[in-house]
Amino acid sequence: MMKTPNRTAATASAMVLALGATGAAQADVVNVFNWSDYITEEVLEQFTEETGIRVVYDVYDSNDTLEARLLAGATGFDVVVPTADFMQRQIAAGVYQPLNRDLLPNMEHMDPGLMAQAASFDPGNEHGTIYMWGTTGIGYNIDAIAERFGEDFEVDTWSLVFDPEMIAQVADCGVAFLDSATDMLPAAMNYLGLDPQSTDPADFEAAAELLESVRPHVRYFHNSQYISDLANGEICVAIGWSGDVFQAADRAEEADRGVNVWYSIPDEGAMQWFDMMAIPVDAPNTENAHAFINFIMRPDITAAITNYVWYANANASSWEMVDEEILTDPAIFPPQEVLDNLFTAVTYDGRTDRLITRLWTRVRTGQ
Ligand code: N2P
Repeated sequence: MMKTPNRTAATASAMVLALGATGAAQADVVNVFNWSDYITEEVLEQFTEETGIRVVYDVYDSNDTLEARLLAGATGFDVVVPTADFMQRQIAAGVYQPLNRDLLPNMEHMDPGLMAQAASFDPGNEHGTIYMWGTTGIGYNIDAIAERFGEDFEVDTWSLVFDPEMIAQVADCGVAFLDSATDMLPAAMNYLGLDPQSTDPADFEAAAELLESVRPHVRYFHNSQYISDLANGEICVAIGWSGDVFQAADRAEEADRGVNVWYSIPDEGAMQWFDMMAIPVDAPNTENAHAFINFIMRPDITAAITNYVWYANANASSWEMVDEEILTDPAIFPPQEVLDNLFTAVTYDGRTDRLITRLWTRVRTGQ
């Protein structure tokens, strides 16, 4: 699985330095705020070559960060990439403008089934189109797991991270959890046999208690650090996002130092999420925003991104250009029986959001 070298060139600072200062309202600029480790720089360069529009690109690694910026207003961003459940309540808060479909002819390439799933958060897909989608599962160091549980052990259960006795056996080689209440609490509820879409405070409390019971074995909570740590053997288990774990596997293979990483969607099921491209209502360059989104939806461009970041996309016309090994990997483009086992997020109202924020602080800090 050798991919393009020099992945680190795609980090925020490198791109911002290369591409200029943020927030400019000029005819030849588009200001993009996206997740870290989520694009190949070549795509941005190609966009500029073809359109003359310079890309000012900055990154975040949590929906909470993006949301805080959006709700504060006047972000200067033209394109942002919220996860669909967050986008739903941001739409309600008036943060986004409707997309102008006349400027998005490449919308025709999007898979109707996946777009319909996204439409449950944004009726008619009025404000967003799917950038990439994925799952929240378990990344692991193949050899460290085999050493501790035997060669035949399969990482197919959340027990590895949610059963105190099992996680205790990998604590020495390093376990990382996402610092994301909206990923972690539903995962814990699902493991407990509760409805992962529940908003019942008692269910959140049960999930928090489960997470607290394993927290002593967790080295850190973070949304992006685990990629390099899995890749260089600093940690051996991470609850993480599909493509990010595969990028870790890819980097590990490139480094060729005997670290082998893989990703599992456990049998109990996992969250399937959709990251959406959307345009803030006060975007300084609305036309360029549409040009950028339309460019990303070009099948060859979407395929190039998936081939680099190992996330599934919703662009049906791109799939014939996606590397065979990615397209046929059941943990990236899952077959129907795995899809049937996935659940989606629900959009939390303000009250639920405050509750989970409080519980999450308790889980992370122990108070
Ligand atoms: C990209 C992570 C995006 C997944 N590195 C979470 N929506």
